[in-house]
Amino acid sequence: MSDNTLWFEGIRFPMVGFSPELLREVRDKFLVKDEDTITVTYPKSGTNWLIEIVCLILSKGDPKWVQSVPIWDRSPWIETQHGNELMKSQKDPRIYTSHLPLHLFPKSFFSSKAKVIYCIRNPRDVLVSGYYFTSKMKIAEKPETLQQYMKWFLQGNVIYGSWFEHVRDWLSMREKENFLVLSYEELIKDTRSIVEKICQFLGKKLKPEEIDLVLKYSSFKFMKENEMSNYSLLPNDLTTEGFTFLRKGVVGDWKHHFTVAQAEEFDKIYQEKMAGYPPKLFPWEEC
Ligand code: PPS
Repeated sequence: MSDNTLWFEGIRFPMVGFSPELLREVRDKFLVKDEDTITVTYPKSGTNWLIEIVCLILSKGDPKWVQSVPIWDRSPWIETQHGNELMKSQKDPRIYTSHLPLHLFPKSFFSSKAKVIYCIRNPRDVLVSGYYFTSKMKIAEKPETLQQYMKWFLQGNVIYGSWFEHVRDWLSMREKENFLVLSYEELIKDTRSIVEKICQFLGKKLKPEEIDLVLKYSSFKFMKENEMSNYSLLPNDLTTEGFTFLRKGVVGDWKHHFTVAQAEEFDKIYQEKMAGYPPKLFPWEEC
């Protein structure tokens, strides 16, 4: 992988929209407040779906907000230059997003009561989603093949670093009461129950018909048609022909992409890296 990405503390970041100074400032100086709600994920794990759900919960299912403000402005990514700038004018109670690994996350979070929703996804599907995303975006080195991207992924040589370390480190927070762990797989299987769980976590009481609206407007179909959420507003110089952010939105797409040998290679590393982790934490291990 040639070095057209930014390195910070052993982690790769895109060159565009990030800087070492900002990453350092976010970790050391960003002030997390007790009333904040933060969506945290490893990339391609369902971040934007979750943001859409949180926004719609806050508006009790009214789609005006999600249909008039780009998703990256509604819940800014604090580690990006654009998102960090926006945070300066965010009113309380704030919502924001991050893909940062635990050790680069704002230190002030660890003594706050801010609520974090952490969403995990089968890393095989994360890999496939990341492969298509990286192939069509001009923000990082393009993989020539899935095999090449798999190699980078398993080495943690992709943007935001190793999936294994991200998930292991963040899941160490799972017993804290201001920390909710969700999975993409559970969201797909029973979206309503998970939306209700998020409402409870955020202390929001919605009527059943309001939940219906949250489900309707955060569905794959509606998000794909909503230009505020489907990334069609991204500047052309960041994407290439055929870029689609809401690509498939399913569980298990990796089965259509991995060869038997690739699946075995992936499993071997997965078992080594996740040794000692209870399988019940990971819904994809039941499939
Ligand atoms: S990013 O770029 O890291 O912020 O991407 P992220 O939002 O985490 O993940 C993108 C994948 O999530 C899928 N997605 C959805 N699936 C189901 N329902 C809804 N509403 C939805 N919204 C986004 C999106 O299609 C990407 O997955 P793939 O497998 O590539 O389709």
